[in-house]
Amino acid sequence: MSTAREVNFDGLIGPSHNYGGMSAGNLASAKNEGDLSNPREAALQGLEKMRLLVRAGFTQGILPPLPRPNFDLLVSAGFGGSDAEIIEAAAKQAPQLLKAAYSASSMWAANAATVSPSADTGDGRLHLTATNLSTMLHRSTEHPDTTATLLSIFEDEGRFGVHGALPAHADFADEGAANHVRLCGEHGGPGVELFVYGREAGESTVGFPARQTRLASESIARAHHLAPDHTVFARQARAAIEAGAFHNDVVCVGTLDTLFFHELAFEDTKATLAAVRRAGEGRFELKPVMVPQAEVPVEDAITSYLFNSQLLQWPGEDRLVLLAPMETQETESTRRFCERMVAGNGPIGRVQYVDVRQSMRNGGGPACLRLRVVMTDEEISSAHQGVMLDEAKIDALQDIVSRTYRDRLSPADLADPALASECRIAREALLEALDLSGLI
Ligand code: SUG
Repeated sequence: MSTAREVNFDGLIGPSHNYGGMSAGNLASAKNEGDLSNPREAALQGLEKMRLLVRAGFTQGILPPLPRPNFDLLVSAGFGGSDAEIIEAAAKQAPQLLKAAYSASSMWAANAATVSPSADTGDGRLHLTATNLSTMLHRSTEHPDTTATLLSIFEDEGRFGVHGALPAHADFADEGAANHVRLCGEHGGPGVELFVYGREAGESTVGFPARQTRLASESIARAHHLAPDHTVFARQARAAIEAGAFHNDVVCVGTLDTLFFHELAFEDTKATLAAVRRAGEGRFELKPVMVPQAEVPVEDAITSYLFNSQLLQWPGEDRLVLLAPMETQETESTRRFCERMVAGNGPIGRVQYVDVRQSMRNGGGPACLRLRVVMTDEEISSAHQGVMLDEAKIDALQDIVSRTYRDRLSPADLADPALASECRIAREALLEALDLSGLI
């Protein structure tokens, strides 16, 4: 078994971060629509979370923001002329589209790709499939730039298989790692990949959208050469989606042998756990930690984002650490649950709270902000080093953010053509700092 560790690649929050109210079924996004955002504070909060992990001894990577506004989207909709003319016309005639073109949603890196570490794949390479995010217009345009970013970081084809997004059709709706959990005994050993989908291809559902199909999950498992005996497909509970769990990672997180989830997360909890146990036989003994509805109502789980936490094997600690948003501490039922949980002798021994409020107000907690990539030492050294962080690089990025990002932005400000050049200047400086100028 090779040694490997979990590397978190966080999405760096971009200069156009705003509250567009664009994600039906995401209660925070709907609630905060039109509010003033603070892109500078948002990016600094994200970078401080990364700093915390770097200081603790984790290997931490970063994904740069995508080019915004997305002029390709506006041109596809028939707008033309200079940049300023396009923006002015779109602001008047199609403000919703301008909002979509400006969305900073690539910050939620858990939706950038689905990742299978080399220990699980038939060809011994680490596979990443960019996510089509086809359900929401503002997210459906991320994947060409995301694929380009992934190719720049995971360039070595002998070690990495980067796949473009699945077809952009409702039958292939895919939201990436947010609906995928990898369980194992040790990061470097073979594991079980659990894919969670909300509907079958061709099935129409009423109410909030189910953003992942079983067909999409199965297609990715095939492309990644996963062994069917060690791969599980489970259906997300309709009740969870209706309560606002638009991704499985709003009600479930897992790492190593531990699966931490809400009672209402899966359509059939018993069958899901039995399938994971079967798939993991001889590899690890599953430790399920189920949070009962009677202790934490699913509504509290969603407003507090208890499960949208990073579950980490913290250097020097025996039990896992849950890196949870402050909102989990501020919600009585979840704070109490966490206190009881760490006082017991289960697999999660500590909860640490972080401030990512700017992202949280659009429905993105600590877990949404990172893409987990389990990597061997050789894989880490053959990946692009410019995106691997130390504190000096975090300082440099914070410097750029403080110099180039606005500290207030309302959806109406998107009509200001000056914002487009500010976004370009900021992104170019960030790419340069990450030695990714080829993406300009
Ligand atoms: O896709 N919010 C994102 C939040 C994604 C959270 N990711 C995970 N759970 N992994 C979404 O709904 C809101 C944007 C706006 O309304 O301006 C938004 O896209």
